[in-house]
Amino acid sequence: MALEANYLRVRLLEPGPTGERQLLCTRRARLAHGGQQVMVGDWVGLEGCDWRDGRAAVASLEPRSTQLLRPALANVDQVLVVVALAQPSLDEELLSRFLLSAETTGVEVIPVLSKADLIGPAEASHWQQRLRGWGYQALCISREAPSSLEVLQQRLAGGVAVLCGPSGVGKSSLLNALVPSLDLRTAAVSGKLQRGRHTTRHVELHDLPGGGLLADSPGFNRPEFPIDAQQLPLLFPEIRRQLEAGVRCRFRDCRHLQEPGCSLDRSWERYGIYCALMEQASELSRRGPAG
Ligand SMILES: Nc1nc2c(ncn2[C@@H]2O[C@H](COP(=O)(O)OP(=O)(O)OP(=O)(O)O)[C@@H](O)[C@H]2O)c(=O)[nH]1
Ligand SMILES: [Mg+2]
Ligand SMILES: [Zn+2]
Repeated sequence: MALEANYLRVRLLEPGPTGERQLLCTRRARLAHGGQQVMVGDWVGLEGCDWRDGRAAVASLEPRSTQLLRPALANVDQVLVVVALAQPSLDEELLSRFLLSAETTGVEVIPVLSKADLIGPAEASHWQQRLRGWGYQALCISREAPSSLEVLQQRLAGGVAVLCGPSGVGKSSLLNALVPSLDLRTAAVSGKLQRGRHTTRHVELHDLPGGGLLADSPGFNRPEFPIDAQQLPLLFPEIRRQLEAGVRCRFRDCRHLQEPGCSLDRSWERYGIYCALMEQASELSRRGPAG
């Protein structure tokens, strides 16, 4: 659930004999010797449980289904990409970069458009419509409208999810609204640049009342992702959808730019963004890894 200085806070699969749900654990030395680092989200085996003091030791580590590095989290099922509809205003290129970066994890990506109370409903549904064209079922939420959080709760029930997105878009506020007992620090968006203040600093999984676990993460303002020509097409739902529907190009390593025999439909909004990134990727691979 959380890493705290020298301790790991571990949630139990089943409550202990006196109803404990969590134990404060140290790491067994042989874990460290095996070069294994425990991450938040890991399934671990415990030994030496001291139920009276609520202590135990982590003795083993299960293999991970996924591993995110920023934030460092294991076994995530869903990545929520949170961007504000206003304050700071929605920048489509930044949103696209966050989505592409989230897609590199290989898990379900859900765009969440926050602060819907600051704009009109027509503008909010315009963005939802637009994102549908990108291949996403985006959710519009607002702290002021609790019903907007219910749909999100339902989509998170049962899994492990993480909030990502720029600073100041309301990630911590969202988690506070979902988990009333929490009181995470939030901060007003500052000054002319409309940047957040990077209020959130550590990673922790929180239990959601409707089921599921959700982690906050510190916002950052320019997500990086490896631009690899092989992987890039698969980061676009617009392309994935076509390949899954059986569209095949003449060349198996088709970059879907100007190749003869490319069968891809190019009439989608982000095709220009795709081409620019693919040109960059091709340029990088021509220059080789040494740059
Ligand atoms: N109007 C409005 N403001 C909101 C909403 N949610 C959050 N805010 C405000 O947005 C500001 C930033 O919120 P945070 O929750 O700290 O943002 P964050 O994404 O966690 O920021 P970092 O931790 O820096 O990444 C705060 O002033 C919040 O009060 C909302 O639904 N509507
Ligand atoms: Mg925060
Ligand atoms: Zn093609």
